Amino acid sequence: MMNFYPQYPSRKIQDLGGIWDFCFTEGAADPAVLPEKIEYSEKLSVPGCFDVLPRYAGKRGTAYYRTFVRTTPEAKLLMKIFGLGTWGAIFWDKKLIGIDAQPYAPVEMEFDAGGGKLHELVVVIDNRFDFARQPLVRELYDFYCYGGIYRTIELHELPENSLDRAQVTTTDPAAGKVAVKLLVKGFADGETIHLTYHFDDDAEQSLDLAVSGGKVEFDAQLADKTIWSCENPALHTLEISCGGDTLVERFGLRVVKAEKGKIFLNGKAVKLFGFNRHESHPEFGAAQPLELILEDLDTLKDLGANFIRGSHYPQDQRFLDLCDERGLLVWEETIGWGDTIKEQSDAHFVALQKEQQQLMVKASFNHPCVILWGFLNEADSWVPESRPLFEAMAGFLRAADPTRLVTYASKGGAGDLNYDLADVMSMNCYAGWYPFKEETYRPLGELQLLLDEWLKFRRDAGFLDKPYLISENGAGGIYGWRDRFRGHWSEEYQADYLEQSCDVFLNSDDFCGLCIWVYADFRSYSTSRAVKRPRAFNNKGVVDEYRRPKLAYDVVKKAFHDFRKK
Ligand code: ADA
Repeated sequence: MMNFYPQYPSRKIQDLGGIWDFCFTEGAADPAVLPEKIEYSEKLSVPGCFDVLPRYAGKRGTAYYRTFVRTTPEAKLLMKIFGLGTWGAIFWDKKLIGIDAQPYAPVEMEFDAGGGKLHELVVVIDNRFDFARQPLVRELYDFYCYGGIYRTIELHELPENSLDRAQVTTTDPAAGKVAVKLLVKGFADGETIHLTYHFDDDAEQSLDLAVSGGKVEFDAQLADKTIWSCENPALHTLEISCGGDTLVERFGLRVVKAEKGKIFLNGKAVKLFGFNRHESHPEFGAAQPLELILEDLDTLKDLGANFIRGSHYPQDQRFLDLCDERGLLVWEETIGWGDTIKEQSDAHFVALQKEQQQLMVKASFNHPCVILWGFLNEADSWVPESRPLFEAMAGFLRAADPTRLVTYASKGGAGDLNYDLADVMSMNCYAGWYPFKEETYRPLGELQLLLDEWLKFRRDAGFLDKPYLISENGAGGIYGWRDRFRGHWSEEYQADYLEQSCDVFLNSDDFCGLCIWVYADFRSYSTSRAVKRPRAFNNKGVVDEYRRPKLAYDVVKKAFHDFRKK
């Protein structure tokens, strides 16, 4: 199950994770029809990525995953695919029921079970780079785009009328007041529905409300007004029942604001001590076992982090649930990596980006840990042609969820043209690693030079009120490579670099935080770009891909803990 609490306690739900039949073929799949004959000669785990296995390492083509499912005959079904990659077609009893072109994002499909009790489910995965079919991933992305079913698949039998999700917004935390937007399915517009609800162990209330545009809205108040904070991550539940369906949502009472150059959580300025994190592991690819998520979060807490940027795609809901429980703040974003104006003006790319935002917001709305919504990591934002997409994406997020802050990680520096659209100005900074001034011999002191330039820009452009976050900063260090010269790629250079970064960014009131690139090493390019990525890995982790700490670990840990005590 994807949630740590029963979200639909009255429904018949099957978690389809397990051992499935498997077949891999080179080439592309027909998106509309299954081949007549598929040789399922293997069994593979779902969730799982086939291209981490030695026999399929690095292969790109079409994979067929098959399982058999029992349902009530003629049941109305809802399939929740919590994340796959990089493109999928889903067949139920050989009939196409949907295409999932949303890597990492939770996608839902509704269909009828049809007659009989036993059904064949085939998930076709295409992990080729094919811009026409899947423009959301490209070969030059600096993270390996794995093929597989990354997260589990749930199958729900739906009642005639059902409760989809309820979005809970804190309106007055001190009074425990919230606004609830309940999304419903199967009810006619204008129809009055009778529902009962209660928070936590509070007494049940009932309401009669008219459905409008697939939803009903109401204001409510909790008896227990404990607010959610990093120090005390108190969570509440809302249970709603209507007709034959019950929905449970977990949420926190908290308010996030950006003012006078700072981020405020419940009225208190908060400085972000953060790490970027990829969902990646050499043995599991993008399909993370729960143990790994847990271990990573414990390690991040040990490092003194209070903030994680989920780079560069919508996050696993189990990860967000755990961040809710541990009081860790999160930046969640839609997929992207250095997308140029060519991609930004492609209609298919744009449509999928917009759809992914909707899926992300719908799935993650109630996580108190998520304080920032992001999009289009390092897309060309320094050319005027980038404006329409940046405007549309920031505009959507602000309208869909005015309770969080909107941002994007820019590599445009002082040349970025879209910062006015963001609540938080986020810059990726690699001075002292990638040469900033070619003629200097990679001095660690480069950092300050660049920042002086950026801070001047921020003042001159009139952005002093926007919180200023360093969304990425880091240096490569290869695990075990020790060097008394403290040269590039040594653990020593990385440790020196991050010590200086912490000093510069955390000591200054100009920045609302530092988000180090990156928590753990991860597999990267499979093209000639890998000459900048020894081992074809991004080696900027403070732990390696197996989570073994490098020298930088203790340096950052000390800096984060010391600064947090101040
Ligand atoms: C960029 C990018 C990251 C990573 C990083 C690096 O800032 O956003 O995904 O590629 O550079 O390691 O160079």
